[in-house]
Amino acid sequence: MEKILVTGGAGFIGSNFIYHMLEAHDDVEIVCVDCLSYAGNLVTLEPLLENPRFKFVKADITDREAMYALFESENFDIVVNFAAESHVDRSIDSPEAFLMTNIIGTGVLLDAFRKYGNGKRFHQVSTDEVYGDLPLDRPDLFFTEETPLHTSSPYSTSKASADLLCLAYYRTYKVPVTISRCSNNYGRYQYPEKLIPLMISRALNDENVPVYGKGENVRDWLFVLDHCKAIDLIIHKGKVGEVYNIGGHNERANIDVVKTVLAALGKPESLIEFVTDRPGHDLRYAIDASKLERELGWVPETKFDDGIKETVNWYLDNQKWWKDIISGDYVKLSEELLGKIS
Ligand code: NAD
Ligand code: TDX
Repeated sequence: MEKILVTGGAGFIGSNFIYHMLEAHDDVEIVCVDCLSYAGNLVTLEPLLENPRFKFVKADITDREAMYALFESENFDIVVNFAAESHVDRSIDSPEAFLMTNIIGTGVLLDAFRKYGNGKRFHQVSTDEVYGDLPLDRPDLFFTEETPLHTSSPYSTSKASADLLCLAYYRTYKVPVTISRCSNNYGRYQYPEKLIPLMISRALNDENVPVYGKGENVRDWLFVLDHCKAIDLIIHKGKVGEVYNIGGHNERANIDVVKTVLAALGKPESLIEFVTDRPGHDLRYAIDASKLERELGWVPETKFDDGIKETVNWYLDNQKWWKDIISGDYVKLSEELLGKIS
């Protein structure tokens, strides 16, 4: 059995990764550590709570004592660090939690790995936002792994800091790190504060959908399962000390994404409301993922039109999941589930 620690697994990408790993590998055991911040929802993991290959631990990655005790007792083969404050707008309103979890938390995990782990890999889940942005009128430019770090928001700055910490622990202490920098994900279990699930949940309630500025900012959208498969490859076949970009070859202006979502829901474009722009709003992200393709054979499998239909259908079929988040009931439901497993 291979024992994998997944931090932040009660959130969007981490939960999708856990489901993917347990389905794709019979010889994998997962321990999920999550503090259940506002973005964590144990209901997402409910079907796994009695799975003998899965264990949930409620803990904060900044809690050094708790992390050291966990690493000492569990002997992880691989650590995949998804745990983060992940929403750019929240980082603009209050940066501190981002510095704590994203930088200090990553440092604590690296120390725990170094001190108690004899694991083969520490994988840091990072973002394309560490490269800053690209101009809208230069479609020939892409982020490669060599693009200098040039961050815009407290969020992206905290993620870039964590990346540098990981690379320093590789060089100084020989911690076997890999880093992946992915573009915008979409799919099931995404918290309805992010663009696509926010648009779906508001449009289904016939509420206006807020588009920042003129909606011309461009993101490179990737279906979440394609991201999970890329991380699976990198932790098993990637080279330590290396950074891998992950992207969808799928650039879209926000306004086009919103129109696609509204069309899939059969809702009118008159719901669109142009609102004040995000301060420091990055113009365009575009990833060159050719290193991952060349070295590990990864390509994105899901076309945007198919992925969006699947995602919209999931939010239509699972309205209780996101309505419980909007009402706040998910906090109580998570606590009840925690009570059952502890
Ligand atoms: P998310 O906000 O949905 O989930 C984050 C999870 O981390 C939550 O379950 C939360 O409870 C947990 N968490 C937060 N602080 C914690 C702490 N101190 N201790 C333990 N757990 C804590 O985020 P996501 O969108 O799933 O992103 C996961 C990772 O992927 C992040 O590191 C993010 O930077 C990165 N990423 C996200 C995207 C994207 O499009 N969503 C793209 C590229 C990279
Ligand atoms: O209400 C909105 N209206 C709007 O126009 C929201 C929430 C967003 N937007 C715009 C801002 C961005 O240009 O849509 C785009 C996408 O916004 P978010 O969903 O907030 O994502 P983004 O800021 O691009 O960051 C995401 O991708 C990279 C994730 O949240 C990060 O965690 C990841 O690192």
